[in-house]
Parts: sequence; structure tokens; C-alpha cells
Amino acid sequence: MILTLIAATRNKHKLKEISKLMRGTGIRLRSLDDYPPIPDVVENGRTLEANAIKKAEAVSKAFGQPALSDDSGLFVPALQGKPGVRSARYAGPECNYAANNVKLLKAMKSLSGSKRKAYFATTMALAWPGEKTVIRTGTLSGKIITENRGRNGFGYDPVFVPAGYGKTLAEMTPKQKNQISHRSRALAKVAVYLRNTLEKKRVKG
Ligand code: ITT
Repeated sequence: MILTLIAATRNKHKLKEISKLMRGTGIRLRSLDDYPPIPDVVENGRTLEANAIKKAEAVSKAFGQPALSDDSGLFVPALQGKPGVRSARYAGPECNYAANNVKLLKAMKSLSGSKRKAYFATTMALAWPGEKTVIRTGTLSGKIITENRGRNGFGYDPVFVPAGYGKTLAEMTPKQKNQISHRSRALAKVAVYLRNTLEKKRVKG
């Protein structure tokens, strides 16, 4: 049985990463662009989990199919967890990735050593009609450098160096990023869940 999953995101970069990570799993990933338009979900939850659940359940309910959402953010403990759940809008409601990075580097200007530690977190929600929504998370630890480096990836990738590496995520190839990213770690857990669940359904059916 091939399962069709709707990726509940409008972020093209994320979609590309998720579809690469799904390759070879036997799951057919569809994007929201393959379906009639539905109103955007307002991401006003106080946690990644609340937003991820909201997005996945809205899409699954609208189309009667399983939907997978991802809510991610960058957390800097020395900034009390900021940008955190508001990572997309850190520099203001209409801001872009560059403005967010400028604001972050400015906020961290006087911080050095372990105070520059940060981590990415992704929470994925898998909403399945008639079943309880499944949540899986993944994290990637590292540090924030003092300038932008690299052109790959998106968001905060040019200022984030993963622990144990000398390159920012934006200096890595997409393949290298996908091998270690918070998103791939969360997705690997979702894939395990899907494999087990599909297996059980097959045995029953
Ligand atoms: P959707 O809600 O439509 O999925 P979004 O762009 O709003 O897309 P998120 O809320 O999950 O995405 O992510 C918030 C921000 O966190 C995002 O805009 C980026 O700035 C940053 N971010 C998320 N994943 C990232 C990654 O892998 N690398 C760098 N920055 C990332």
C-alpha cells in the first residue's frame, strides 16, 4: 500500500528537504499546492508542538487525508530561548531571513564562548483522520557565529555551526545538512512510526 501524505507547509525550502528525506520510504508526499486553497493556519501557539498540531489537523480535516506538519525554531538559551517559537517573525511580522539574522547577531554582539550556544528544534505532527495526532521531535545543537557564512539552506543556516563541525549549515551541501538536521531527526522518528503502523494495518487487513 502506498500512503499519500500531505505536507502541511507552504515553505518551499522545507518541502524540498522533507521530500528528499522521504525518498525510498514508499510514501507519496503531496504539497498543499496540489490541493484546492484553504485558509492559512494562524501560528499563534506558545509551543512548537501546539503550532504543529494545529497545522497538521487543519489540513488533514480539510482533505480527509493524513497530513504531516513541521514547526521549527532556533533557541538561544542566553537570550531566554529567543527567537524560539517566533523564529519566523523575530525581526517583525513581515520580516525576511536576512533581517532575522541581522537582529540575532546584534542581540548576541556582547556574548562569547558558551553563551553563543544554540539549538534548532523541530516538532512534527502527523494527523490521521480518526486517530490521535502523533508528535515527534528532533534537535540539533551548535553555536551562533558572528557573521553570515554560506549560501545554501535557508533561515538561520548561515549563522549556525553544528557542534563538532567547522561549517555553517549554509556552507554544507543539502545532503550534509539533511544527514544531521533537526528536521531529519524528527522525520526519522515519524518514518519509524509510519512503518510500524502500516505494517500493523497490513497484518490486520
Ligand atoms: P510553515 O509554517 O509554512 O511550515 P515557516 O517558514 O513558518 O513554514 P517554521 O515556523 O517551522 O516555518 O520555522 C520558523 C523559522 O525558523 C523559519 O522561518 C526559519 O527562519 C527558521 N528555521 C526553521 N527551520 C530551519 C532550518 O532548517 N534552518 C534554518 N532556519 C530554520
